[in-house]
Amino acid sequence: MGFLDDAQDFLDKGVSAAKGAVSNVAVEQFGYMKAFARLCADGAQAGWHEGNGGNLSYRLTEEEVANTRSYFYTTPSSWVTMDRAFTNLAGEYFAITSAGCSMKNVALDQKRFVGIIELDSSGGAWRVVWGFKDGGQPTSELLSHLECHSVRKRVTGGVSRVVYHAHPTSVIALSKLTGPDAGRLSNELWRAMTECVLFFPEGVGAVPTSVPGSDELASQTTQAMEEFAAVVWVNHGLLSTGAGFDEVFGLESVIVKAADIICATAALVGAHTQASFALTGADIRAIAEQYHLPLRADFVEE
Ligand code: 2HA
Ligand code: ZN
Repeated sequence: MGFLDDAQDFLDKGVSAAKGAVSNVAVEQFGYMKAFARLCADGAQAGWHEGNGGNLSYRLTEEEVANTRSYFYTTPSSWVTMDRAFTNLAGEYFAITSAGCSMKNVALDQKRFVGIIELDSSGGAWRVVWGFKDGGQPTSELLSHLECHSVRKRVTGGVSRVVYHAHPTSVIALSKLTGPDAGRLSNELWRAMTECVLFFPEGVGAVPTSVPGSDELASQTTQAMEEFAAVVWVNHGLLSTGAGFDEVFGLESVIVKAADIICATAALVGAHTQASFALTGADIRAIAEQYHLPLRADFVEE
């Protein structure tokens, strides 16, 4: 290679490195990406993400897609076909954590641990348009995330955009007592502290023990998401959905705190909801009436 070739090569590399540096900074500085990374860090800080546990996805708004588009790869990955089509998500873009990543590391290198995927015009295939550098892939729970996005987008009239999955100890412990019984689980949580019925008058769903990342887990989650914004995976963890990152982290936190209280009360009195001053069915109805909440009345036990 001659001097001029060397110089051109140097220049090309420099220009593309500079472009890369600018685009890295830019996408990571977008509000939705900062909020995404912050939720991952907050969940890790809370102790909900041992090892590579948990994952997060976000459905971008049209405006965010338009603002991010100039940073997309000029050559996206090839399309990956799924065994089902999410027709109401066709053409949508999702930021999503990578398979095997540790949530505590997401904020340190978003272009590696987060990717933006695009769904094709049928909603049946996806490809990577940004991130997942070094060959990363979306989380093993991609199907569950897309199922949740699809259902929650429909039942909330397009408002729901965030799906967050974590492994909080007390919620997993509680699921061992309640099993996949949404009514029993909801009662346990409502009775733990007054905030619960305010945050989730509709209750919390529960899905039986299933293989992580399986189609079975995804399809059972879909059914539960028809009714509930948050769903417990028995012996596994918790999924919360909602419009924004703070709302979803808040919902997750309230459920975890209630489960913590149940565990702490059980340690104190040896019988969690039988504690002398646990909230009663009447207490829960009174809160719902006072705030005109759509309480799932058939779940309330006396
Ligand atoms: O991403 O939490 O459910 C790892 C998991 C699988
Ligand atoms: Zn998990």
